Amino acid sequence: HGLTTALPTALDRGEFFIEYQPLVHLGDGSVRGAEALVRWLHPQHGVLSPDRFIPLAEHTGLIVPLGRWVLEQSVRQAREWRDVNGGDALGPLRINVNLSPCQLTHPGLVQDTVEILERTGVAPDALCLEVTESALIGADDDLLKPLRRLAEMGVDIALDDFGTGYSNLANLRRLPVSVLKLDRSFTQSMQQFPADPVDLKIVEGIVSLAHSLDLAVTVEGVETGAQAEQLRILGCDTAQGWYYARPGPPERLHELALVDA
Ligand code: G
Ligand code: G
Ligand code: MN
Ligand code: NA
Repeated sequence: HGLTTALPTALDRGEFFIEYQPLVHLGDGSVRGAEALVRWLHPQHGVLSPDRFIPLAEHTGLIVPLGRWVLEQSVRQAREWRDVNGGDALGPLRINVNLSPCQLTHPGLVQDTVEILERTGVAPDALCLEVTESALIGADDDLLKPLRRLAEMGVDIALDDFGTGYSNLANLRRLPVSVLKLDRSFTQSMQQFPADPVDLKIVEGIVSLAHSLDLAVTVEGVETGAQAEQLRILGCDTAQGWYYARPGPPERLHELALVDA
């Protein structure tokens, strides 16, 4: 349909833009960074969410140049936040960028990432690449090699939507990940206070396993203060969700981070 024909040239026409959603430290409520979320401002259909076009971009191969563009823009943005904030006065704001499975198998990933970090002067440890759990299920060593290289450089790798796939928990040891992003469905089950005792046990178990493997836990989809409090008590490290802020323009993150400093 119409999106399929318009997509290949949308990048050249400058129709993509990025919104940023803050990542908040559950212990003290400070803004620690943001996740970059791409949108397409389509001339006829208006703003389209990634669910509408990422699968198409993956199918057509556009995801490689689009993903590289998102990475470069986001890392530049992280650099700008740092400069506006007067160096690291507020602590460096970290940037999370989603990688699609096609980008993992693309041979340019490591070099593109290194070049972008060098061009922008952003430290590797200010960048976190999010890969879904399902993309790494059954991953062989060839698929993990580029992620391992990036992790050795200091780039954080997060396992996105964790808990929705079938990952064998023992398999975690083999993956070069340093962050688990707990899927929204866990947060949603904490809607009531007190939450379902079985869900509490599951999250408690995941957090304890994660911490014993030296992984940080980020929770997604936090919509209420009660959820945030429950997840903090359970030992989760970082949170993201509408309770703190919806995805928005980059200036907003700067305001949020400053207000809270
Ligand atoms: O906030 P939102 O509705 O925009 O995000 C929907 C989904 O799109 C999320 O699962 C997110 O991981 C994915 N997504 C957002 N931006 C990107 C991107 O730049 N690359 C890839 N591969 N996925 C993205
Ligand atoms: O990469 P990922 O699938 O995790 O992308 C995050 C997705 O979750 C985006 O679509 C984003 O808009 C959405 N999202 C972010 N915060 C919330 C929230 O608090 N509640 C709900 N329902 N969705 C959220
Ligand atoms: Mn994500
Ligand atoms: Na996610």
